[in-house]
Amino acid sequence: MKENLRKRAIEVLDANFQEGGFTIPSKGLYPFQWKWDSGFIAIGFAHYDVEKAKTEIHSLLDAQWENGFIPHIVFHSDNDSYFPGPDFHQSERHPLSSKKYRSTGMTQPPVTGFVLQEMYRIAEDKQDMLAFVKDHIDKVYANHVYFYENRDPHNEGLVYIYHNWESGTDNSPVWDDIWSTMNPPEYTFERRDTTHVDASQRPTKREYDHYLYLIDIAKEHNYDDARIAELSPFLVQDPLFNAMLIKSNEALLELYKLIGGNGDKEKTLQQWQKMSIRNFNNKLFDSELGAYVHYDLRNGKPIRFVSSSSFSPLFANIPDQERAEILVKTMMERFGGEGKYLCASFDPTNERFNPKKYWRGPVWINMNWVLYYGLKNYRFDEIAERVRQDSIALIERDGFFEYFDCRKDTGESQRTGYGGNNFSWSAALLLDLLK
Ligand code: 9WN
Repeated sequence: MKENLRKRAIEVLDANFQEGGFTIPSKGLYPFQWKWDSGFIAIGFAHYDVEKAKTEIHSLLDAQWENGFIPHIVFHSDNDSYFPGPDFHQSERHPLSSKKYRSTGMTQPPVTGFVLQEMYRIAEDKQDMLAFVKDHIDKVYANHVYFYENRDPHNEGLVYIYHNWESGTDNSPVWDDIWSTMNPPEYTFERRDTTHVDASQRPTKREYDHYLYLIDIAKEHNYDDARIAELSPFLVQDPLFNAMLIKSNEALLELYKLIGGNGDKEKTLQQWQKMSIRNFNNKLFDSELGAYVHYDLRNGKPIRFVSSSSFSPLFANIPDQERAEILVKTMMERFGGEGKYLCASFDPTNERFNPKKYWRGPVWINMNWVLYYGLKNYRFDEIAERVRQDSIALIERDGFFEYFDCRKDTGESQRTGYGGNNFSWSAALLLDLLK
């Protein structure tokens, strides 16, 4: 059984690997290279094809801008099956953008640091992988410098995102109240996602108007970070995004120690960690909800909802043990009922929960992977094991989908794996969870 799943996962990944040396998340729906997908995919490759893992990360970092920024999509090819493509994003307006690749002018969660460490952990030939890490780590470090220098206007060690696509959790109900502060124009455009996936599983047309409008504002200011920080109606400190940054800081620190001779960078990383972890705990923990929440930096208030992002700080060793216990209690009470697979992407007890719609409720394998290792960090071994088993069970039930209905008894006659099929990170991270 396990062997068969493993074999199928490898088939999915290999079929999505492209000649240009990168892997698409899902055929048709997502025809380019995405930043955080790329990291999770490299972890999967590291289990059976180390060269592909290295190629994946190398090609992502090859698209880095001169200011250290790494874009959320690298448009390696011309392909009009995705909207919005490079002609809409026009990231070349930024003077320091890549001259080699077209890309978006927004980013995604900074996973690449801890991905390098995972690749090192998994690799059998440690020396060979350490040589690869040595050749690429400074680019990842430069990406973190970019974040601390350009995305942290109050020097809190907490970086902002200016677009919901930067969070990776695109249409989370967490953003709904921000959308209600905006009134974007009605755009005329041809959606491509809904030609690949049932529209009921994707964001609405009106939500897309908001997404496009935020890009237009950034474009109008040539993607200048300071102008965006001043003007974007969407400016959020996201616990998932910041937890990924903190986890990657920790990974870079440990890798630099292994490499040796990088005392200055180690010192800076330690300073960032101290400030980021302190302010993360002070600012983003909601003791009434018993969970970390997002903070709306534009409107100066916390966004008080529990989502799977609320638990991601476990992965980055952010809470102390006592707080970790509170978090896990919240997770089990709200998300962990008997009839449910862990872990829904949004609070199943909230009226905004929707078990079929993208980031408004379904289970995502990348989040489960983050939670599995987070729970292990604090010795919640039984619950971690449940997250691992649930991830495997969902893929066995539905296939290698993009997201999954968390209900064990859905009452549906149709399949309950949703979004793109043969989805790369579901396959990649399953390979890691299976071993
Ligand atoms: C926009 C590629 C990406 C993931 C995101 C997921 C989805 C894109 C879209 O697909 O977002 O970036 O067009 O819906 O939400 O997390 O990286 O798999």
